[in-house]
Amino acid sequence: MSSILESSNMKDIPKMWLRKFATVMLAFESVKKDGHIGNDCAMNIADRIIKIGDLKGDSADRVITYYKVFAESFGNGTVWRKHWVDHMISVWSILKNPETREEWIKTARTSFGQFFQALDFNADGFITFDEYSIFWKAYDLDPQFARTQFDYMDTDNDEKINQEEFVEAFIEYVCNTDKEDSPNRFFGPLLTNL
Ligand SMILES: [Ca+2]
Ligand SMILES: [Ca+2]
Repeated sequence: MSSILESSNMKDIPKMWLRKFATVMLAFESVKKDGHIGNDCAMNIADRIIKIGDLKGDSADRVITYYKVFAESFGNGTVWRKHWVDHMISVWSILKNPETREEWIKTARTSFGQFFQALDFNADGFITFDEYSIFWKAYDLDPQFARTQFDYMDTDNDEKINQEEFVEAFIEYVCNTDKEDSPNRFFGPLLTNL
């Protein structure tokens, strides 16, 4: 790992952004904890959401379908065969270039929209805090930060998250490479003490 970290590809990655990316990746392997992230991790999260939320019927089917499509389509499945550090370096090089960054954001808007729809378990167009808590628990994130993140995303303060709020918060989380101290925690406790 140290030889990769010393490489020129890694040296220009801001530590804060590296930590954010690692937080997302490690959230996906919340159960196995073996350092490898594969499509089995995605399906494991789907199962956990269904179990924790006691989902049945259409809402359970939507979760399975979303994670299945996500697992199969993520870099055409190639992402899972890479070490997550290599995946991180690829994403960083996409975000560094303004043209590829815009393209990435366009695609991300669609995929994060689908993510929102999978987590809106009763399909009423909003994620409530109860729905959000199921997502948070399924990824085994620190419960003390769930409300902070929910409130951060709820930019119109109506106590629920709409699709635009969800998608924009996610894009900001991944694409904000400047701010040294962002309150956007998305996949866990960040970023005050580096
Ligand atoms: Ca809902
Ligand atoms: Ca809202």
